Amino acid sequence: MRFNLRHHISAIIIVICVMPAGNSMLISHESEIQDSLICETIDFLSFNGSLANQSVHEQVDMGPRTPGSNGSHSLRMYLLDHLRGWDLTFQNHQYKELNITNVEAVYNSGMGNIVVLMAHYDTRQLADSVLSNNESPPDGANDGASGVAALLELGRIIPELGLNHEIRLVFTDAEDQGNLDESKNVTSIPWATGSQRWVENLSQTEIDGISSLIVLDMIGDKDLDFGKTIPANNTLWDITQRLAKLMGLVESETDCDGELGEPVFDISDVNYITDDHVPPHNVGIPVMDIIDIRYGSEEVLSGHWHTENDTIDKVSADSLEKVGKLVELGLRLGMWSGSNSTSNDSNSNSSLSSNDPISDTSIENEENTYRLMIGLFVFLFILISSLAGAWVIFAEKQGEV
Ligand code: 1BN
Ligand code: ZN
Repeated sequence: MRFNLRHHISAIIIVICVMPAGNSMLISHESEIQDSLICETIDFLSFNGSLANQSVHEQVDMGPRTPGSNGSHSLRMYLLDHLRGWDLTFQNHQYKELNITNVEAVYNSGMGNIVVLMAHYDTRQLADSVLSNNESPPDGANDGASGVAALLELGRIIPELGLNHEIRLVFTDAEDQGNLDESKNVTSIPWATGSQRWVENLSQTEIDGISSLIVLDMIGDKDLDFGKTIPANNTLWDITQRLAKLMGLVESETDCDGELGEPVFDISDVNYITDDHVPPHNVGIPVMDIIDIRYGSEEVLSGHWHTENDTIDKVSADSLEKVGKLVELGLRLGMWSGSNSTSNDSNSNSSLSSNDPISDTSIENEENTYRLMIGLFVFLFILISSLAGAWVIFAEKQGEV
């Protein structure tokens, strides 16, 4: 009895002593473990590209979704119908004579950091590219419907992921009404007006709580070709490149199965784009715009872009699924919610921070975790030693030792 109890106390003390050593080993192998974890997680991804592609068809069937139109109203009712279980708000604004309505859907409200996924649902009033033969409003299958379709499919699966932080799906109006010729009986307002209004409605507490904001725009092209868009948060692009590589979406890089990837993401190709990510970037939110600006052409912002050829046949379920799964992968691994403490890109026009201290920050976090563990260990050691000592003294007094 005496012998067993002493051994029991010693065993507890030994276990407590080796705890920090075990954890430091884990920390030192962090990058290896994360690659294998990423690869394991890829097998569980559930984003369904066919469902997303079906949504593209349904949106295009509503007709043009220009601000204030019947199609725009139908689209909002469609969102309401497809996002049951989410808290939806409709935020109305006016710019010149255009009625603008942003739609925000929230899940896990008030829980931890906020990850925002954003897509514009409006389509352009005119197919006014120089390559267009017909200036009537484009269908916006890729430029409008593709991003919305991906967000809706993510909206379907997110409740099943058991995430421990808030997610907002923001469907912006009036992204695509810039630089229009008003002599053609249309109203021209700045690019990304809906996103600008959405940002103006945020409190500073909300801004500070957003760890990342990802814009999905023109992600359905059969022939996907993403570069890095700026302004942006470097860390978000680095994470994207890493996930894309392991998913087989980076040319000449090996994926989880050791196979060479296809040329979908190449972040060495950098372009400045005026899209919905710019207003949130300007208030210091870490942003990234995933947009394929080579739509039906090798040239930037050419091909089917803003033409009557932006139609459903140019969009594929496979492309939607690649992007949707990449975003889902980042969500499942907590990669989008852990990037709050990073700063914005030095290539940006932001007056805010201009370097990228992710490595400093992660080292700092690692050090803090380690200090906390050592503190806990010392506390438990003192507590258990005192209890053991007290027990020995008590037992001696009772004449049992
Ligand atoms: C994205 C889709 N954009 C318009 N349709 C934003 C944009 C604006 C991209 C101007 C390039 C130039
Ligand atoms: Zn457009």
